[in-house]
Amino acid sequence: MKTMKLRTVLSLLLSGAVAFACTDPALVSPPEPYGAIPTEEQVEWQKMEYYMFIHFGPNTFTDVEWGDGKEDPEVFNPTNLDCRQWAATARAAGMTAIILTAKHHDGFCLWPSRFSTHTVRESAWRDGKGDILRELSEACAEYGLKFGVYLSPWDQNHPSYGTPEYNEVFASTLDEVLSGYGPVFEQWFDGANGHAANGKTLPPYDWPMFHEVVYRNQPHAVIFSDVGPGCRWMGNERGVAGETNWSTMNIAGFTPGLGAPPVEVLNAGQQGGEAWVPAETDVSIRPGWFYSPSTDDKVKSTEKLMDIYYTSVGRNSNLLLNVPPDRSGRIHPADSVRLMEFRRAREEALAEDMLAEASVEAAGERGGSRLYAAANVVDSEYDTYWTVDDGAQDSWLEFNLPKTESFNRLLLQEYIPLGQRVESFRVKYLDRAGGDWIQLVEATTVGYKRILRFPTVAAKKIRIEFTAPVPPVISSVAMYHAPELY
Ligand code: FUL
Repeated sequence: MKTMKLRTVLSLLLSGAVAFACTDPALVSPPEPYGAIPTEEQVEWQKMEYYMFIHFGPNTFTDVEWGDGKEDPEVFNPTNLDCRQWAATARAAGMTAIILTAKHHDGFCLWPSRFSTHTVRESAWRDGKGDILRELSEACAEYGLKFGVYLSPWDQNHPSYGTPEYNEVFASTLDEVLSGYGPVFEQWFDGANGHAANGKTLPPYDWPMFHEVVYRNQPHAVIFSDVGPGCRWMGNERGVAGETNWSTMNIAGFTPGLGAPPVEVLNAGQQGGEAWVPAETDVSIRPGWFYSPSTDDKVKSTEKLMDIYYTSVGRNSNLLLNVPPDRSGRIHPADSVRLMEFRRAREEALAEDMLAEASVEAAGERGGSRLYAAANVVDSEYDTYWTVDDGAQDSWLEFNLPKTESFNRLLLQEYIPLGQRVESFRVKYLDRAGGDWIQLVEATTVGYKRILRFPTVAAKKIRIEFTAPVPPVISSVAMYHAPELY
């Protein structure tokens, strides 16, 4: 036996197979992950980038932002509700999902809940026989959109609110929603809590129990709150994520709402934070979250929405854009027209990637392996990336364009399954042969996606230098010439 083995090894060596295997660049191992890393669901979630928020309920008819739970449920009476119109609009807008306020702070349920007497069943709409969760989940499936639900723990209607029993009621309500309407990609927990703000002490919410209900029913759902655990509120409702935006943050000891970390921390995340809790930017297309006829002429402009796009998706955050249906139960033309203009503007701004034809050089390619080649950053595949050896002193990329081009946007992506690694980077360019590198811009984090805006420059060669505590892992770099307006 022993002789046989030796002979086999010898013949393999002679044939060169073993020697080849030792130096095969395909066998160079990837860098170790850095810090907290995303789950598969969080990676998929991040790729969704842009989706619709829908605030709808009695407030739509009473013209307030926060109902008090004492409103007559009869006020809820959309004359021409059509969830397929919402889904068709979201789809045409280039969105990937819809998240609906199934229950806002007034406690009104947009489905006939067994745990409440303040629901569509008690309303005038369709003689109390309607169910908006049913209609919307079906419409999302039909239009290829994911479906998510907002449920406010703060409930101004439920008689048990403020007592220890309420936790059970809320868990049952959650269970009813998450077991009855098909797959839910995101569970949105609002942090607002009016009673506590008025100085009264409330029994604490039982977050571990709520999370257990979510994962039991929807094991792939991403849970949103001020502190995740799936994704986090990024600290304001203006659509402006931090210029520095880490997807990692310390969450132990914090709770959603009053026990949340300071808004500056939510806005920027924390390098080396213990958990992967990427930012989600929620912002409304109108001044309020709910529809009001008084805001028909105050829908955000395309320029403003583009600005928000750059400060959300362009700063390592998903964008959850609220589009509130009107009293007929449809998205108003003022909003849907604007959504289509916004889509066109995005497509125009990021139309032609000038780096697609560039030749790319790098400080090094990990282990000399083609797996980590510099050219991977321009191959339009997210899952291929460029990286360098552990401990490499330099990490830069240089792009040589076929001809001089004018540009004013730069897009970068890190390969987040290995963690968020880049601390800062500098972009330089050469405007003529034999000249010196001119620094164009210096920026901090990248994350899943970073888009930089700067005044138009013309160059044939561009260089990006990265600073990171570990080898940077860069999936994509792209460059565009956007219209001056956006
Ligand atoms: C806040 C709520 O109080 C607002 O009404 C809205 O739902 C917004 C998205 O979250 O906490």
